[in-house]
Order: sequence, then C-alpha cells, then structure tokens
Amino acid sequence: MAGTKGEFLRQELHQLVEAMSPGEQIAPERELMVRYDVARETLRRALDELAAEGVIERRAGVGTFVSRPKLTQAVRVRSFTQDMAERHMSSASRIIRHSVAVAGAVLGQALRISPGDRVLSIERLRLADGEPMALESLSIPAALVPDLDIVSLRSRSLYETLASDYGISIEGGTQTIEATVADEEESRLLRVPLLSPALLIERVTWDQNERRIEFVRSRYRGDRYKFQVDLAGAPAAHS
Ligand code: 16G
Repeated sequence: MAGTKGEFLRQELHQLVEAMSPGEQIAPERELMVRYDVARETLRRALDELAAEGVIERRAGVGTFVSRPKLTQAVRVRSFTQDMAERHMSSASRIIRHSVAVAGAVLGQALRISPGDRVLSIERLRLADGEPMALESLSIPAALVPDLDIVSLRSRSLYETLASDYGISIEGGTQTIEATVADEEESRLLRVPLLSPALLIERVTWDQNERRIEFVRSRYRGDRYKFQVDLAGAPAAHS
C-alpha cells in the first residue's frame, strides 16, 4: 500500500539523515529513487514532510541539506560579539554604510534627544565564522561618541568600544521581535533567497546613567536563529 511504502521511506530517510552531519548535502532525488525503489512522487512527499519537520532544508537551485540547529539567542542585553564568543564562533562585521545626520522626530524620540541633534548611523553585516547572520542598522547620538573609529568596528565590538573608549556601559534595553522577509538587498547580503523568512528586531538600549544610547534595527536570518524568552512567574491572583 502507498501509505505503508511512504511510512517505510520516511523511516529510511530519517535514518539516512541521522547518520549524516548537519549541513551535509543529501543525495539527488534520482539517486534516492533508485536506492529506495520508489516513484518520484512518493519520494517528494516524504522529503516534503522531512522539510516541514525541519529535519532537512531545501535550497532552491542548490539541493537538499541536513538542517543545522538554529542558534538560540536568549533575549538579554548582549552584544553579537559576546554571543558568538560564548559559542566559540568568530565574529566579524562588514560595514555596509554609515552617515551622520540630524535625528528627526522618530529617532529623536526613541533616543530622547532633540530632533535637530545629530546621530551617527552605521549599518553592519554581522558574520559568525564567516557566515552572514544578521544585518544591523544602529543609530547613536553623535555627541556621545566623538571620533568613533568606524572602520575598527569591522573586527571590534561596539559595546566593548563604548565601554573602553567612552565609559558607556550598556545596562538595559527594550526590544521587539517580529516576522519579516528579506528584501533584495538583505537577501543578497545575508546570502539567502529573496523573501526568505527573517526576524526583525528593534532595540533601544540605555547605559548606567539611564541615557538612551542606541536604536538598532536588525534583520536576523530566520533559518539560522531562534530567540529564547524566559518567563518570570506571574504573582498568583488573589480572590
Ligand atoms: C547585538 C544587538 C545590537 C547591538 C550589537 C552590538 C540584538 C538583536 N542586537 O547584535 O543591538 O548593537 O549586539 O554588537 O541582539 P557588538 O558589540 O558585537 O558590535
């Protein structure tokens, strides 16, 4: 029966994937059809299910691969560099663009500065072990970071630079996380197909003196990231 054959095939494919390493490419469909003696349609259906379970991932025009576990990031005031160091991964950045301009109403309000104050904006592509993970656009009141060496941010952490060169320690923040898709530029830089799922994170941070320090808009790859939120117990309701 087709159902039984499909079930058997799924088990075989699960075993195949378990014996492989994360990120490894799976044999082409034609080869799998011969190996398991199944029709293309049966094979595709089984592969579709494995993809839906997140066991394998298809990359258009490239092939099918064993999924890599997503990087779980706890939601806390951490820098990208610290986060990668904890995972024993190297971090680096590509500076995509930077500018100094007046804040305007929206940024001014987010950073609690006047709309006419100047902000330094930097867009960085964040890389982990050389792989693009996120695109981050940050804005910081220019007056807080005179003579900031932007080029050094290719290999240096912003948070470390703020602490060591400006005495600014990021102590708190608030952030939102929502679903989005990668547009043309984002998909090119993040090396994912156009309109791939991504996580849009907006963060405002403050320092030890409760001064607003940065407003950051980040797009994290949806195929490589998940965020963990720890839930504090709610006080029991009194009747
Ligand atoms: C993280 C922060 C970002 C911050 C950056 C500093 C999220 C979503 N974003 O990527 O707001 O600007 O770290 O990183 O966690 P750095 O100190 O490594 O330059």
